[in-house]
Amino acid sequence: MERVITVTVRFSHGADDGWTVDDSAREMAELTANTGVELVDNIICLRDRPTASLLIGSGKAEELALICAAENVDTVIFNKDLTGTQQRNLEDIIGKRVIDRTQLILDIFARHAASGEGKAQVELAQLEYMLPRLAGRGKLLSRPGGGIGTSGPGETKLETDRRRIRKRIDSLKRDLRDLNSHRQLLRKKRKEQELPLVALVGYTNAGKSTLLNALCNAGQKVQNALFTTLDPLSKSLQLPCGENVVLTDTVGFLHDLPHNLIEAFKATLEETAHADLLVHVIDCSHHLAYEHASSVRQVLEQIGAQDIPVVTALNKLDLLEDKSWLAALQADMPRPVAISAKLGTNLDKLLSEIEKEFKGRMTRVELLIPHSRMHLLDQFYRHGRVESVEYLAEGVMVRGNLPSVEAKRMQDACSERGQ
Ligand SMILES: Nc1nc2c(ncn2[C@@H]2O[C@H](COP(=O)(O)OP(=O)(O)OP(=O)(O)O)[C@@H](O)[C@H]2O)c(=O)[nH]1
Ligand SMILES: [Mg+2]
Repeated sequence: MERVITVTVRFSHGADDGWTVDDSAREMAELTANTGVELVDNIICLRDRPTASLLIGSGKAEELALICAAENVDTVIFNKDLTGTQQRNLEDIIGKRVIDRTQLILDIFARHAASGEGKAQVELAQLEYMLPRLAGRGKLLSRPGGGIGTSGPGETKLETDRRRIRKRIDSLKRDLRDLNSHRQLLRKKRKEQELPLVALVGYTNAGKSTLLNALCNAGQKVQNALFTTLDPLSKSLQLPCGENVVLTDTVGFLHDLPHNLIEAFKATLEETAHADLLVHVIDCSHHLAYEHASSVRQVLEQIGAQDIPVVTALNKLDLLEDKSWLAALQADMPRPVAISAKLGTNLDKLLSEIEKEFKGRMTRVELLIPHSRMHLLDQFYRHGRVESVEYLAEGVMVRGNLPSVEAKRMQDACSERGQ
């Protein structure tokens, strides 16, 4: 098993948004968990400011070299992003592979990507991360088929690698654009059917997939791990008023989510940006709940979803002991509902809060469906909420609620026959 140590660096210069160094160290441990490595140690390094050549001081780097030799470590993971130069210099001193948090996150994404689109998005993010860091790494990247003799006169190995990577990046972008136009088509279809979209958003591991499963019986994979979900999954959900909405679960957010990743996942995240309502799932038992929420808001801004109405689901209520903490969160978050997705607590309250957003869209109708048009009864059940059905000589009298557009369509269909 690969043995790793994480290095959590904290600079006294620069904002850290309420995170303590221990919080950052814990996050590094959570990120490495479930990646199949053995976490040997977590080294904390406090400094005034970063150094250009090593990020940390050379004394500390040498100390790391000794620890790595003694502990037989294979890889050292830094919690701060490293430049190509810093990474190379650190590897020279420490004598082991050195990666940073972004590479670690990209690795986790690569492990969890299941769909073709997910895989392409991750590969794109990885290559874009790699490209500016190529200098001096030509040897490491060389692959069969691309060696000396295949490139034009005067070209170095590095340039070939660069060119190959750029080509691959272009082709991935093309593939993703195609997939995106398919997604746009689906979105258009949904719009035509007037189905509102409700998107579950939140910090990774907050319980979004658990909530989707609880509300829609979705069978979405749930795990106590970061970034379990990468591919968006949509399920239809009928609200108590009868309105049908589409509920989507998608990739979770993290503070300082690598920029490349957000870029590469733009298409997936766009689903969120097109939602009519966001349900912001927060793990209210986490002591960083506020920090998590503000990271989520930052990502929402980055993808242009900051103006969509939000209902807050304060999840994992069953794990929360301090009720005053809950009261504070309820006072500070928009339209809060405290729930436990796992135990199914207060899901009805959450649904009625969601429903407020769409209630105006439903109309009460009384419809006499002729015998020859019985499929309309089926449609009524599918699109709305039926209150009563009465069998009469001239047809079936249905009373209930329908989305306004649907009501009009059905009334037209019924009266066509009558003329
Ligand atoms: N105790 C408790 N645990 C919960 C609750 N909701 C979710 N969990 C647990 O929290 C962990 C993460 O749940 P997920 O539903 O996978 O979280 P997610 O937000 O989809 O996470 P990612 O897809 O990884 O971003 C799992 O171990 C769940 O069982 C809850 O209400 N109470
Ligand atoms: Mg999930």
